[in-house]
Amino acid sequence: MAVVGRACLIIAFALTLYGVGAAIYGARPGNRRFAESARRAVYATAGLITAAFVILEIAFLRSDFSYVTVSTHSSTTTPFFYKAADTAGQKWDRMVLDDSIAANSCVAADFNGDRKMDLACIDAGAPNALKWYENTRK
Ligand SMILES: [Ca+2]
Repeated sequence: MAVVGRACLIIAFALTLYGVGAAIYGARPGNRRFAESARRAVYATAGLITAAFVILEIAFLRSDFSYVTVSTHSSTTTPFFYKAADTAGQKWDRMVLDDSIAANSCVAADFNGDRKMDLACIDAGAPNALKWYENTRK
């Protein structure tokens, strides 16, 4: 799929260059066919970029780390809805794990050795209980 996505972007880039040239040439009197061709190049470019975007989104949802963008902006411990929130990894949604404590000094680590990140937090209120949130995601 990465090859297909890359091909879509390369062809889209070539079509963009063609479209700009065809639009400039088509603006001259008597070259209406080139202006029409430039318009079609824009539609084709939009379709190719959309296809490349869909391929990248599928890679995010499948945690396919062969994609550089996925490997630098996602992880297997990232909840599903985080992945769909922002492909650039700049926007985050708040997720309440436990509203019964005032979580303080949280640490993420694999505490039970099952290769999935867990979370441990200390309650800021008395009696300063330590809570461990095991990641039970399959
Ligand atoms: Ca674990």
